[in-house]
Amino acid sequence: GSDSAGSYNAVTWLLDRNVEEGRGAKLAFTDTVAELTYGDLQKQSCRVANMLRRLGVRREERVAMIMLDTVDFPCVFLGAIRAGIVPVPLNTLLTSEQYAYVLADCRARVLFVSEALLPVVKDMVGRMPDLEHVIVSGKDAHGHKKLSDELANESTSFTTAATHPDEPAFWLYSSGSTGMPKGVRHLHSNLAATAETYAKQVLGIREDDVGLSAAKLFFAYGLGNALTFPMSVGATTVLNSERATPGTMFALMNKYHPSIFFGVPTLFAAMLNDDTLKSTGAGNRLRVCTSAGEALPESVGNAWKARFGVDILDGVGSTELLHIFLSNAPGDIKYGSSGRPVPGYKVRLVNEAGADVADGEVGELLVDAPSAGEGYWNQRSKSRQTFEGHWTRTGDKYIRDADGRYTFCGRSDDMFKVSGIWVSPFEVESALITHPAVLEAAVVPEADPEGLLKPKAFVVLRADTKVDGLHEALKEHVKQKIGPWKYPRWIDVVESLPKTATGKIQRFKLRDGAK
Ligand code: 3SK
Repeated sequence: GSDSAGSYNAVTWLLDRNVEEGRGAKLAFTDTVAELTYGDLQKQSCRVANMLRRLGVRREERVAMIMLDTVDFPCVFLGAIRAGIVPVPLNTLLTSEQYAYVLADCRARVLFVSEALLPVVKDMVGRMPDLEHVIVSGKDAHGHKKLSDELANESTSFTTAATHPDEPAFWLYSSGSTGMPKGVRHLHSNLAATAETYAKQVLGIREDDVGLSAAKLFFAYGLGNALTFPMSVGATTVLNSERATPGTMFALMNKYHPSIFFGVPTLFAAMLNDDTLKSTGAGNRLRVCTSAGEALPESVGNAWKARFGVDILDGVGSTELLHIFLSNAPGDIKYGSSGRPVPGYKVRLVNEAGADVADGEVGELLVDAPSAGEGYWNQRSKSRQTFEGHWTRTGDKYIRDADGRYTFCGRSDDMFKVSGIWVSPFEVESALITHPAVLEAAVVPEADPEGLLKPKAFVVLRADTKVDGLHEALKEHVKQKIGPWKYPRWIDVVESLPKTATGKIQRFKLRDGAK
């Protein structure tokens, strides 16, 4: 960012620079149906910018995107930003009611929607007072405007809006663990801030990379992986419009041979357990993988390295800070830990009084980030709680070891005290999943007959495991691993755990009274 009035539009740096530097004919995106070079993308984004102006959308107004990961996504996203209009990409898995809330909250004047997602929004769009146009990406617009038709006669040149580096460029909605999603306003300078730090200095992204991301473009993690980072160096991205399953991932790996795979722990684990495509050479050009969303179990990291010969860089990021701020790095990997601060990001661990804690003590993680959002839209109180001057509160509890590595201990609001001692549900869950019978675990506080809090566990068992005296065996296992007072006093075996779209366990749904 900068305090001067100098103009800076993220699209000039991210896209036009690639064309100016001679990469106009290079493949930027493929979605298995269509391909887009950097030159094509520049032209399409100009068409989108012209179309939005023709439709009367003005600078700073919002346009919502409920779009699958196809080549149309970068055209719309970057076209809007080029015009100084603010795209708001939304999770494609929300309900009609959630979309109604978010569209009303951001007052989108235009909605871009993929044809396959029209059924979810069709009853809601007529009720949105600010929404003037629905533009469909796909073959049939079902009575709305069709994106390809709307762009057909638009000019491929456009005078890019002279935005300020500190001007909002796009919003991302942060789901949080409770309540309705909150719109995080991200600035023009924030995209380059993530690319120049994590992507270049930790991941070491290069022009000859081909990337594949399991996380979709509407997630902050996916946006960096599959748009900002590759475009920052003129690399190529394979987009996947389908659900990220072992089958879709291996099929795309076979076809495009990515050099970077951006995954999440559950998918890495599922891919390792999937036999169907193992012998086909999928992954044979991988040079590095990344993981985020939740801590990567050591067993998964080691098994992946043994199978594919490459490291998984586990890191942690947030929608508020746009991408990863703590990460393991090539040659400096310790599975089970989130690694060290990404160059360019400062971190602190503080206690409840706001004082820095010593190595080995649990504290809340605060980050001073060049890519921080400037606040939540229409949420002053929550903005003040989260964005404190230079520092952003993550709500995550961490421990720093004497080596300077950070290890996750749980969410601030999930921690609880047993006999006066802090218990991290995450630590108990991590102990439980080292038992061979346990696939996944969630731990919450529950009051005993005296009204005192004790850990209670919900576990998903591995298929084909039979353990006599399972409950006692699991309690004993936890006592042995992490200490006698932390073991779960009650254990419920369940089919699945409630999770957010990014794979984080929603413990609040399991707490007493929420069931
Ligand atoms: O889940 C994460 O750790 C993450 C990483 C990058 C960007 C956004 C998020 C939520």
